[in-house]
Amino acid sequence: MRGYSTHIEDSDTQNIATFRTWLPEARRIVLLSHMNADGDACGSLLGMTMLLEQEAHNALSITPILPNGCPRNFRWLPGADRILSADEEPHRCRQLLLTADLIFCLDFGSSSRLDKLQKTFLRAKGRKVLIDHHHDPDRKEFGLIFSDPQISSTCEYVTWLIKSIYGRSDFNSDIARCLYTGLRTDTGGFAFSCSQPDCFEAAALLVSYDIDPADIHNRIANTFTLNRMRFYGFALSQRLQVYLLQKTALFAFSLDDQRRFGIGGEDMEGLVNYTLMMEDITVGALLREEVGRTKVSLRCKEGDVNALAAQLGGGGHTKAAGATCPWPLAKTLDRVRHLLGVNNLPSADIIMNE
Ligand SMILES: [Mn+2]
Repeated sequence: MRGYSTHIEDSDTQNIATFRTWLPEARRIVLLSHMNADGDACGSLLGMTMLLEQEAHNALSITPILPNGCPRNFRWLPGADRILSADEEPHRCRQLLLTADLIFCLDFGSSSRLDKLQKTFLRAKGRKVLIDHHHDPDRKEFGLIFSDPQISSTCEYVTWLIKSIYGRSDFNSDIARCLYTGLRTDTGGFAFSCSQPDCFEAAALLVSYDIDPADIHNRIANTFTLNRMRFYGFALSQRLQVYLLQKTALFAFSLDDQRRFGIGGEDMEGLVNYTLMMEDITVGALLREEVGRTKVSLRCKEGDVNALAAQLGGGGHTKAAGATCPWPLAKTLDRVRHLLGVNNLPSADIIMNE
């Protein structure tokens, strides 16, 4: 257990010493997180950006970059308007990456999650600091690695690092708001990945900086459009396949399904968790077709979906993982059903209707 007030792990103590020597030498700092950023990506990116503004005394520039920008539902985060999108300003983002002498990599363990920025990232000569909680980070891609898959979120990790390195005085309500957001979203509102007391200690610390958890909850969870509500109804009534004996449920959405309701990937954030709301279901999946590929999200109450995702070329966490498959929906669905052991089986609603 990593206790806030008790001890620091040995590997982190060494890393922190290195961090302390690297930071004053940095002139141009870039912070990166993964494409299709979630609350943890945006929260840790912005929390760390604000921390560096206080502590990187010799830096001429500190720039947060996301491969495809800050998603609409997190643009209320303090400082979100400063995030550059590599989709919108590819040349500027590439230049910043190539000229940076220090690059923070938050909430991803492999450059493949950087989408179009991957090649530039691999060419970039700056020192690379990883702060992350995914399984099996690609260690050769980073110079300094803070990685712990036991920790709830990258935001929790950043909270712990700030506290360890600079003490409580370096937090403020903007930083706390960003970090609390990632802590809250990566644990599904403190529902999973939060079995360590450290997670709640981090939340307690952040809440002490005058933030409003109810307001943050409303901004994260209670923002559905009518189209999205209608789509959820459609998803649950028309697109949920249930395999009771295999304790498995899955959604599969074609491009046509999405066009019909005028919704996209951001609107499906969290929908995969509905599979696990059924009492006996322990594994859930959501497949969403894009042009030329299909995204797969996997969740479980028991077992390990990270291993399943790895078989599809993806990864993530033990209880939540995903992959992007270079196939249309039908072929991806075939593969996923095979992996889940439900190929050639009728869904429960089909059995009930017979
Ligand atoms: Mn995360």
